[in-house]
Amino acid sequence: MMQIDVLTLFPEMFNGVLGESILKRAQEKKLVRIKVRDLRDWTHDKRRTVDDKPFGGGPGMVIKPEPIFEACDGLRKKKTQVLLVTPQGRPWTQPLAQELARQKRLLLICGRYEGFDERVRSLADMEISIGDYVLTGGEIPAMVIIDSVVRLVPGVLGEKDSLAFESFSAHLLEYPHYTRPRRYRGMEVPEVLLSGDHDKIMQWRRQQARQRTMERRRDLWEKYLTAPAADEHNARQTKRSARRNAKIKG
Ligand code: JBB
Repeated sequence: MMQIDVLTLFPEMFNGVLGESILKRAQEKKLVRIKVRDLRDWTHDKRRTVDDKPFGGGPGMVIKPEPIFEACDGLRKKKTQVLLVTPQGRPWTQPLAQELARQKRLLLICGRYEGFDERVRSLADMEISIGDYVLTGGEIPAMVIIDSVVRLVPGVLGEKDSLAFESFSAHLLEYPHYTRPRRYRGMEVPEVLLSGDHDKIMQWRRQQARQRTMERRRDLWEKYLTAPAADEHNARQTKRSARRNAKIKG
């Protein structure tokens, strides 16, 4: 079973996310054990101090090294990947999630305030950022990381909605989904989805996925066109039509 430890100043923040839905079920099924730890448990003073003023002056507070180093000493085993959540980290991507889903143990360290004492970085096997926007702490990124890793652990998702199916759409946005009713507030479900013609439905979905990706996410679209393997057949087809279109447009 995979084990994930989280080190945080706000352990209660995780209760909702870990206690519902797929993450809850994954733990109940003993596919993953997730333990959220209070960084203050590794302090020694009466006030349970975890932060201090920055050397050199300046505003705000910095997370002290001692509680994090001591927590790490206590929690890390030989096979633990220690992950520091920080805006200075490696961008979080699906391939990185896949890599971490193969690990035996993860230890996620969440910061607050102006960040960590720089020496904390020496503990980390990897620093991870979930994106370029400002947050108040590392807890929400840690939840994002846990969510995307745990759903990749074998057995967590059902067979149907799971991984082989996703490689079909690697680097593409989802096609549009519809359910009942067939007409809602004047908006109709596309006729093709009611046709029962599964080849035609697949073609339509693929075309929609490509078009939406092209229009909304040029960055993903370029990746899709140059991606190896995964969806080789689709990619080849699309490259041909892309070349055709380029010629037509001049
Ligand atoms: C946090 C978003 C870390 O490592 C840093 C750093 C800077 C500011 C705050 C923090 C810890 S809280 S983690 C991701 C906010 O440069």
